Amino acid sequence: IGLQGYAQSPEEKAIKEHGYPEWFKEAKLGIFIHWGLYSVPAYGGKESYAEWFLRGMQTNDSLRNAFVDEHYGTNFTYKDFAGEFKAELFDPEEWAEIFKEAGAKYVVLVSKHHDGYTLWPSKFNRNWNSVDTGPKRDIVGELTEAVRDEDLKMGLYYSLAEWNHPLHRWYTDPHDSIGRYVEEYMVPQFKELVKEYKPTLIFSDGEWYNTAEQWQAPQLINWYYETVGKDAIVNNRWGHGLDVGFLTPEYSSGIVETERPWAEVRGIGRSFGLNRNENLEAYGTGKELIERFVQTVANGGGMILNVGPRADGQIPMIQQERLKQLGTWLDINGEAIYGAEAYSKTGEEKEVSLQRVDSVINFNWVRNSPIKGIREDDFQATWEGFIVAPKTGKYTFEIEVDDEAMVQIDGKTIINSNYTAPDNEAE
Ligand code: FUL
Repeated sequence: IGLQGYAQSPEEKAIKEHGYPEWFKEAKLGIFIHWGLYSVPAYGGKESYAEWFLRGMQTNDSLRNAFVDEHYGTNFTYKDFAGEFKAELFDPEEWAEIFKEAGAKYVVLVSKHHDGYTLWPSKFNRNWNSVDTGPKRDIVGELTEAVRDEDLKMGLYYSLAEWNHPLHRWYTDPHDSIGRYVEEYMVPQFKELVKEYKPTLIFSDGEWYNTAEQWQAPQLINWYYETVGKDAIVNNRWGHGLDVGFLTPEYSSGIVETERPWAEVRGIGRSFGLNRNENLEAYGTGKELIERFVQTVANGGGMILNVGPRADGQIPMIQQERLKQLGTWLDINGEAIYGAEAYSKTGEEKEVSLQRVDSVINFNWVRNSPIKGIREDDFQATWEGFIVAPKTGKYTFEIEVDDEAMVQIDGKTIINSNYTAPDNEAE
């Protein structure tokens, strides 16, 4: 923590002292929700973020513009999507139940994305929020209540920047001229949001080109912590020069970090806002999702997995199915996930003795637990074929061995299609 080149301010000191609440380190799984006007067209390139629709229109992106011209008419503007954002099937209790059953411990709803449209009746956003226009509902409020009723923590994503605000238009006004935007609009709006809903987690975003000082971030974070209390946590996107908050790798290929809390951020497919232009392949399988999640936890982090509901409020069935698969798996294996420490390989501490009877291997395993509390009769034989055993003990597991199969522990072959256990290893 520290503003580079500056002495640490009292706010920064206070932020540092606040630290990171235990609940977040233990939670491992959160659910992100990107839902807004962009969910109406729900459209982007195959690999692009559908929630960036307005930005596509601003830059005359041919794909999006052609789509609007063809299906909504040439005079149609982004604002007109508000009339089609009806949320008629939105059932916050049902959503909260789905998230709970997925095994998530917290939810992060996008309260305002870069298009500036708020899902709560912000008095700083008259006619550009979900109560004055569109669904006519306080989505932040309704979902916050339902999520808390399920005993999950409620978090809110908030974009500091907006592409099209009259006090600062992102791509045409100079980056340094955000003073009035921050002072007269962003700071009061952020405070309104926090005071009203007391989110336990803030996921800030859109800090982009500016410094944390310009965003008044140290003061804001500190004020937020004081307002919400010891459970409050923020992420790390607050502008240059301020290194605080849990880390948020996005669609990363996998990081390893055991000191600072972090959460891998990604969609079930390749977009956050629903992209109806995606192929089934973009979604991957439930198995792939579970493996990625386990790998993330083993590497010391967690995951904020995104759903992109349809404009009518239904969470697409394939996304529901993936959540259900994760939840079913966590029902059995959750003991090994929640509160887990990062995996550490301690090869020296391990003794393996083997007995091969067809496809059954008995072995003794001595090691530190990489993921604590896996039931003794329940293993993760994972993607690389390494076996996560919870604690010292004797285990039996089954491996299906086909012609190609080979199983190694720390580089030592313990089973392959032609393998005969040496006498000194077999019992
Ligand atoms: C990014 C945003 O630009 C994406 O649209 C999305 O909200 C993601 C979680 O953060 O920076």
